[in-house]
Amino acid sequence: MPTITLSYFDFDGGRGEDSRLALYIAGVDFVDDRVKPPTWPARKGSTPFGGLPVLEIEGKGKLGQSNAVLTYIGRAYDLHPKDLWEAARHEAIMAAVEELRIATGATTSIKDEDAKKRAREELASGLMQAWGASVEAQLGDGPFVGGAELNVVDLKLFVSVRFFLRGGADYIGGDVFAAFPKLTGLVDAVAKHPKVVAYYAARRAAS
Ligand SMILES: N[C@@H](CCC(=O)N[C@@H](CS)C(=O)NCC(=O)O)C(=O)O
Repeated sequence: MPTITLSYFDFDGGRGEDSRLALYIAGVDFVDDRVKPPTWPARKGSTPFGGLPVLEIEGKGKLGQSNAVLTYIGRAYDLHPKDLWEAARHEAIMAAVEELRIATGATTSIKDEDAKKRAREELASGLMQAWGASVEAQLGDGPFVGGAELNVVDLKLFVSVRFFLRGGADYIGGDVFAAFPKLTGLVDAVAKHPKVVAYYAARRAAS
């Protein structure tokens, strides 16, 4: 079997956690390469696009860009729809998550605290409500995007939305997505998925 390595920073969020979860759920034996910030500058240039996550498969090479990595894992291990239209619908939601990350991430570098507060409050009442409504409209009877089956898109939504529900961004309340019960229900359903529960229990035991 070729060695499979997933490189990402060592915290349970961000753009790489969903891929780690997907590999764990699929039962893949992979090298969980948790990059320590001080070592990052020296490694940055060796990544395909200067960022993490990176999936490296022995004999193939390095794959960058979180959505490509996650979709590849989903396709390889049956955690992404085979139907082309349904797959594209999931990929559209994954792209929307990246748009949300970029919009909210842009406020992180605002130095002036009052300006940051204003920008984040504006996001919470504006763009994030529009984003939540768009995603909510994509969700059917649930609990997951594709119905009863968990797919990689659910893991991406879980990791990204959980960050805000936990109050991860100052000035954005943990109730920011309260108007979207299907979306928050999906996050809850992923958190309660037996393999996700097992993953975090194993992480806690290892730390
Ligand atoms: N579009 C890329 C963005 C990658 C990205 O910016 N990753 C962040 C971590 S979430 C990173 O590597 N930051 C460090 C850096 O850019 O030097 C993706 O989706 O993978």
